[in-house]
Amino acid sequence: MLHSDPNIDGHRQIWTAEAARALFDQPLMDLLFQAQTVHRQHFDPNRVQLSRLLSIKTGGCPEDCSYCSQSARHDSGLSASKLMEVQRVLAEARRARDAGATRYCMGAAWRSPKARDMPQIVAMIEGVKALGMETCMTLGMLDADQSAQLAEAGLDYYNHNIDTSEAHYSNVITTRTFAERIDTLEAVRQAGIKVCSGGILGLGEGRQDRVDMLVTLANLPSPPDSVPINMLIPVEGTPLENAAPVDPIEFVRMIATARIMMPQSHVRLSAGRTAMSDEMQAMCFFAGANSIFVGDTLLTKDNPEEESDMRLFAKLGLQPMVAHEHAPDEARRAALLADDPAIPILR
Ligand code: SAM
Ligand code: DTB
Ligand code: SF4
Repeated sequence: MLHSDPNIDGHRQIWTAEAARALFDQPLMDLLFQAQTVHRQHFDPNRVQLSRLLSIKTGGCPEDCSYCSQSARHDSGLSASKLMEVQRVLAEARRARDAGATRYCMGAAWRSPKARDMPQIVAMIEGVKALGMETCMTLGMLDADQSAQLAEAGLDYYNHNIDTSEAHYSNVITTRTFAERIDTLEAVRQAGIKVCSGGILGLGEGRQDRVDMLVTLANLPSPPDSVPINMLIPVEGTPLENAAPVDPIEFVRMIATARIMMPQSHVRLSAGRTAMSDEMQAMCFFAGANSIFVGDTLLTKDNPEEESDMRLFAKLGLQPMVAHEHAPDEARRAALLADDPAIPILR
């Protein structure tokens, strides 16, 4: 038995805050070994999924998220734009696909989508799918009807982050509640769309908030398929512009704990990589991160140049995952276990 003490509910582990905290607090080498062991049970450790982001509607957002460059309530100097035309989105998506991205994530700075925007959104989903990529959208809050429309259009993933713990939430965002975030995740799940949900480190939260955020995610009716872990990009003009930087080892612990608690999920090393060394990113991959955003821009802020990412992948012997490659099936898992001398305890 690995070092954790989750309650077992049928086949599903229900995580207590105490068990999750015990994982997070372990000596780093024990935590990393456990995370890498779990990672190898479910994934090829040398494959990383590549997602590409496009901001399809930038800035002017009515919400007050204190980290965000796109809130109309902060003066970050960003100019707001309207929803992008479908043909332009598809041209960008084609370029991303030709450069190796397997998932295309489209983000809009909305509290929630308006009915008049839905036909354009649906056309984007259909067009990107026709290019052979997985589709992901992040458009703010959704109700059951909106979720059903997106599912009908063929949307694969919906990104909606809980961002931090329930206890810390109102220190970061006041224009919506943590419970509303969970409601959207449930509407998306009920519609049959895969859920992508994670959060940010560096919002002034403590370790317990980090642990509690992971407990909420892992205990959802089904854990998210993708879990983005962002490191705050401090944005001038936002309330968090001078937030204290996150300790890199603490960030690695977060990735490792997420990997152990959500063994089947893609854990995405998301925003903040331009401020991370190669060594820190390598530790994150070792801790079980197996997805990144590629391309030199996230939504509004910088991401590493593609060339420098490919150099890093070459140095580490990492390979991009191919489109629609997910957790290995049982045969693949058995082969991984049989072949791998690094995981003797699992034989
Ligand atoms: N408006 C939609 C929403 O909030 O769900 C979608 C777009 S929003 C920009 C997507 C996510 O990006 C946020 O939930 C947050 O986790 C992340 N994010 C935004 N600004 C960030 C920053 N400066 N640093 C790190 N992550 C950030
Ligand atoms: C997520 O968790 N991170 C991405 C994606 N989901 C939409 C967004 C990161 C945004 C970073 C700040 C910016 O580019 O404005
Ligand atoms: Fe708007 Fe999303 Fe930014 Fe919050 S995180 S201000 S909802 S774009």
